[in-house]
Formats: sequence, structure tokens, C-alpha cells
Amino acid sequence: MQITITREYHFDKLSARFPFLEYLPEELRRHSGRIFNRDERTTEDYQILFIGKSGYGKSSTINALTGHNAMQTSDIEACTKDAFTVEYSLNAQKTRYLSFCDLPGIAESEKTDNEYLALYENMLYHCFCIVYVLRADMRDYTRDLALFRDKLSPYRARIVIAINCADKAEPTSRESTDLTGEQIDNLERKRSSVSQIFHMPKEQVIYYSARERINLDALMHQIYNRMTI
Ligand SMILES: Nc1nc2c(ncn2[C@@H]2O[C@H](COP(=O)(O)OP(=O)(O)OP(=O)(O)O)[C@@H](O)[C@H]2O)c(=O)[nH]1
Ligand SMILES: [Mg+2]
Repeated sequence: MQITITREYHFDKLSARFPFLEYLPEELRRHSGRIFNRDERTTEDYQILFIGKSGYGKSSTINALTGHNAMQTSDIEACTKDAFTVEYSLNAQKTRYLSFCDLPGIAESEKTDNEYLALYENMLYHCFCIVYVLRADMRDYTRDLALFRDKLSPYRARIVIAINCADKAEPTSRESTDLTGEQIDNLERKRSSVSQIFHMPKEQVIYYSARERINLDALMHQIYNRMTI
């Protein structure tokens, strides 16, 4: 499996969307990134990995955060089969990059899981943040908990548990795309229960909707916090 760079932009494009990221390039200077060979250059990459079950919205989340439909998504079948990135150059010399890395989903089949988990392991070690995607309308965490136990436990401080599909939280409303007070109450309860079940601090659990562009600031803010610990 290889990493394909789908899009490349200057970091200004991202900080225009999320102004609180302004000092991220400076703060990341304290750390060395992953050495990456691209074309004839060697660069330092600061990688954010998106992990979770197939169809939970990893690719949609990268599209929502970056504001570009760079990643393919699918309503029907397992979609992402390789590692794909959207990258932001952090300096004028283009030697340092912030990278949003989309990975294939787990729990599609045992065969693909074995293949993908080997890929994850290789990438986890070097990454700066793991966005672990769950869904607001799902509550079977068996596979996710096994992955946390077997592969992710050394990286807990770097993880954001991202509860996607907040628009599908009950009671759903057809009238508006804004969340109702009752939905927000239920999403807050979900945050607390996920935080307990996964033994993660509540601040590292965020709900949002990639489709309806709800709460993306909170998600990006928590990614920023995890990258700069
Ligand atoms: N209602 C709702 N649907 C969403 C949201 N985010 C993603 N989806 C839908 O969920 C489906 C799967 O999304 P993808 O982004 O392809 O999921 P993925 O996790 O990348 O899937 P794999 O590549 O197979 O691992 C698509 O039909 C999306 O439109 C959301 O916030 N709300
Ligand atoms: Mg995908």
C-alpha cells in the first residue's frame, strides 16, 4: 500500500478557514516531523491520521475540514483502499508539511483488516494526531475497543475521538439542519458515555457533522491541541 498525495496547498488556505491555527507552523518547529521522500526532495511531515470503521465518514471529514472534495466518499461500499493525503506546506521553502491522511476503514472483512492494520501500525508511530471516527447513530464499539486495546493505547494523548453524523442524533428533525436542544443533550450524553467506555478525557471526544458542517471548529481545535502537547 502506498501514500498518494491528492492535493497540495499553502498553509494560509487552512488558517484562513481556522484562524486559531495561525501559530501552528511555529509551534510545530519544536518537534521533528516524519521524514518523507517526495519527488526529489526530502521533507518533514506532521501527519494527522483518520482511522475508524468503513463508512463512518473519514474521507467526508477530511473534505469538510479542508473545504475540498479531494477524497472519494461512497454511500454504498467500502471506498478508500489506499492511503491518500491532502497536504499544506508550512514554510516558503516547502520543506515542512501538515498532512491530512485518509486511511482505509476497518471492519469490512478479516482479510482487509489484517492488511490495513499492518499499514496503520507503520504510520501510527510517526503521527502527530489520530482522529478516530465514530458515528452518533451507532453504538456497537466492539471492534473499536479491540483496536484501542491492541494498537492505539500507546498513543492516547494524541487521539481525538470524533463522533460524526451529529445530524443523525435522535430525535432527528426534517425541518432544519441545525441541531435541536434535545439533539445537543443527547450528543453531550454520548460524549460522556464514549469518554467512559474508551477511558478517554471528555475534552478529547468531540461530536460534529461532516455533511452539515456542524462543530468543525471544535474538532479542528482539538486536533490542534493534540498536535501541540
Ligand atoms: N448524515 C450524515 N452522513 C454522513 C456524514 N459524514 C459522512 N456521511 C456519509 O457516510 C457515507 C460514508 O462516508 P465516507 O466518507 O465515504 O466514509 P469512510 O469512513 O471514508 O469509508 P471507507 O473509505 O470505506 O473507510 C457517505 O454516504 C457520506 O455521505 C454526516 O456527517 N452526516
Ligand atoms: Mg474513505
